Amino acid sequence: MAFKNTYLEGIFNKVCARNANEPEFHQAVEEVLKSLEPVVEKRPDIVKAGVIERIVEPERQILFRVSWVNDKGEVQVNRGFRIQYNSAIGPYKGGLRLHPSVNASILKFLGFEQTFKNSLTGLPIGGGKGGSDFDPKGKSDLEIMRFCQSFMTELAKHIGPDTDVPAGDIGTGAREIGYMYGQYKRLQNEFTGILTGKGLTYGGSLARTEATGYGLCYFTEKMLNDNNDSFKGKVVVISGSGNVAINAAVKATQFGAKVIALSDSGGYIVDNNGVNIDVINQIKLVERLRISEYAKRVPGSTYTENCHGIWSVKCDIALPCATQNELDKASADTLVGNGVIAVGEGANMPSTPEAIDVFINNGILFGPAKAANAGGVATSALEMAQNSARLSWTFEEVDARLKDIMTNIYKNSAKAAKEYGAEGNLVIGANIAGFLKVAEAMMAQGVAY
Ligand code: NDP
Ligand code: 2IT
Repeated sequence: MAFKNTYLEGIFNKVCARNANEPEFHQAVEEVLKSLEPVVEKRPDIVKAGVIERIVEPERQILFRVSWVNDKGEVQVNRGFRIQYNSAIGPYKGGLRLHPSVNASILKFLGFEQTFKNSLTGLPIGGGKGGSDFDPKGKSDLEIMRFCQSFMTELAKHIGPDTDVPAGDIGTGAREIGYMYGQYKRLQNEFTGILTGKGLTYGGSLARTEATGYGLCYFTEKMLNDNNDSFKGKVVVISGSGNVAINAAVKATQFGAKVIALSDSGGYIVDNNGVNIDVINQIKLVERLRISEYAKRVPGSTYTENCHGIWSVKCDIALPCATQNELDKASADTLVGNGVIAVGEGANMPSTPEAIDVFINNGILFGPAKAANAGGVATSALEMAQNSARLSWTFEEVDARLKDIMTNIYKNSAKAAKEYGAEGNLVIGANIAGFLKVAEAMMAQGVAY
């Protein structure tokens, strides 16, 4: 769909020209700007204050060399990034991605989306994202440790508990956060909450590991309930088999659904009896093997190469939890043809714009990433609160807060959609609700000149 508003179209064209060759960043910006068309009509004050021109430009982008030595004694060089996207409502907050595909485009799209997601949580956190093109696959523990230490040696100069608080994302889990935290502490001689997703023995929060996947299911359940339905008795397909996917599978199963498929970048498994989470945990978290191993261990299950094929598995609810643009128009058409009723995005920007159009046009309940996967960063903000207070809350307390936060994100996104003339469209609702709080804060804080 073309832009209806020429002012917004002009901003978008400038973003494309100024950030050439950054297709993921353009994609994320285009969706938000199109959602803001009714806002621009109602709010000339936002236009006058140049908020939208400012919000499409990251406040700061840090790019650095990460050199480290592999087990053979060879020097390796990677590129490290931190995009400090927007600090209007709190310190920069967002994950660190370690994946060979990482570049400025991917991290800027993630930092941009993070800004609105973090606003939706209702907690005081700005938007940021970072990472490296380092590939953790096949590396030894010592290589991971040396990389993480070298990465943090530079990053430590730019972060702080009231400045910027990174966390995990693809390729960055508990092990990596531990090595990075240790290096920060060595360098700065201070024990503060500069990372979230920390281990429970050194300042981590209970329920942070589970939070993104659980939060995704709380959001999706609320969206279903609001339409007189629920997870109970439904067949669910989840892409990925990392932190988000596994914990979504656990909660969907607790809600009475049957999860029959999971994937990794190599392919997908189908287990019509419902996937056995203990086996998945053993393969993925303990042995760090490929998902194909599941079919070797669980009789009756199958493995198929090509991860995109997972969307051909017939299901009622689809939860894409792997990576950006993993679900295209053809996959969306297949899901709709197979009778899908709801899609909840656990990954960031997993559906292409054309796929989203298919879901919306067919009346599929659609929970967009920045609303549906906000439970992870929300719980990170709860970890920051516990660190500042030097307290630890119980699992039940954190989980209850997470549930409340996800319910509020759903309600606020649905309400904004209705108020701005797009009832039922949570993409537009989440973008507007997330944007407005950041915009008000930016206007209140003035323009530096
Ligand atoms: P993990 O590293 O734990 O797991 C990532 C999973 O996605 C793996 O199964 C991986 O397979 C698969 N994957 C990664 N890249 C690709 C690719 N190019 N094609 C197909 N599959 C791929 O990461 P998370 O579970 O933490 O993150 C998953 C998604 O959720 C990401 O989009 C992330 O940004 C988002 N997210 C994460 C949050 C968190 O708290 N961790 C919070 C909110 C969103 P393989 O092992 O083969 O690479
Ligand atoms: O995309 C995300 O929201 C995350 N990777 C979690 C960020 C965080 O700071 O917890």
